[in-house]
Amino acid sequence: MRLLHTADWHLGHALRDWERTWEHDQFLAWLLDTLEAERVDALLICGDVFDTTNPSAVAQLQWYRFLASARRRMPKLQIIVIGGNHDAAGRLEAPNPILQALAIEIVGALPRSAEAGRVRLVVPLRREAQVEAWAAVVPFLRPADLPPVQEEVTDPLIEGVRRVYSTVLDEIDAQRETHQAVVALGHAYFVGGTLSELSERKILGGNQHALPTDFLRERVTYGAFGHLHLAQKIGTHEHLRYSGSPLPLSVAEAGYPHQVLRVDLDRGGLADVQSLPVPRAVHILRVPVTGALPLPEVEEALRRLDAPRSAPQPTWPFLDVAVEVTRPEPALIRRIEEALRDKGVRLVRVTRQGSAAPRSLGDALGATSLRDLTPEQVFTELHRRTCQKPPEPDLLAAFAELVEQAQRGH
Ligand SMILES: [Mn+2]
Repeated sequence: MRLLHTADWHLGHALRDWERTWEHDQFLAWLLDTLEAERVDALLICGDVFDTTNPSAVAQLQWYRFLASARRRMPKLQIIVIGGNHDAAGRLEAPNPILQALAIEIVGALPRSAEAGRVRLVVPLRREAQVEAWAAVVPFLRPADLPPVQEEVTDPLIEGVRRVYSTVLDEIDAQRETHQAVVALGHAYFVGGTLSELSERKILGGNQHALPTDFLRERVTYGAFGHLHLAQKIGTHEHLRYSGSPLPLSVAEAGYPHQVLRVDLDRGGLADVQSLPVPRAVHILRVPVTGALPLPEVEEALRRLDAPRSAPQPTWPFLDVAVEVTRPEPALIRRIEEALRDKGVRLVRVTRQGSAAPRSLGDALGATSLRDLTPEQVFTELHRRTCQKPPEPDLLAAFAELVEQAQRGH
């Protein structure tokens, strides 16, 4: 049977103030065509459907329109969705009475009762009415959702997550036949190591830890995960994957091939995993292509850009500019905007490099006030300053979780 694994759509996302609805539309149209052309049996959407817990009406319309089109075009396609840390679990699940009638499964958060968990988190996957696999549909787990752990353990939170997966996988083992595969879904930050290795490698203090995979890697045929935005295997495990986000969620991802994963299961085993590149609907331009140039040369390059303003605005490329500064340039942003006056481009970032690079993070990122910056941008810029490179994706993901918890008041 064939699965399509995707995650981290972040519907409603904006790059600086530029909203991305048109790009998401392009992706969703491509995805519908791909699901049909590739004859996919089950679509797995592994969390962060929406960018915020309070998605706009436009983003919600886009989501329901996609689900309805998928159902209309592919009556037999199974659709399974879990909540991510960006999603409001209750909001994602609220339309379930209607969606269940359309055979669409959405699990926003861990169900309150163990019985409900057994029913809702264990889903048979069918091809031509035959059960070929079982899915452990585990959503993003918040510390408050986890079962209490009474015993002395190194880490009660990791132990709680382990128990959730173990209970669901035990339930699957009790029901499945040997030729049926096991697929685990999750929205979490995993490391390749085991718990004992991990206890020395906690990512951050407090309750934010990278999870080990020891409790599921031997038990699943394929692990479909969301949360990290760049597609990757977990450690060296071919069968435990992050699909990554289908759209660039920052200009730093300009050179990265966004993708979804096509997964083939055969007689209870993993036959093939292929990445299907998502066509880039909007280009990200960098001026200059690498490094930085003095302002007059940057202005000249911007004036030479072939980007007609007559094109529809949602198709305008995003622009990332780097200027070499040897003395303070208070009018820098204004001069760049002036050079772009006749251009159909959307300025996202201006970086100043060189001896007179400003001390203020807002200046460095081209923001007019701190309000224009996300905590991730501030963190990334600080990391760049202190370590001379941007943070690794896993560190950034851990930081994003901390921010999310702080915003929720945990
Ligand atoms: Mn995400």
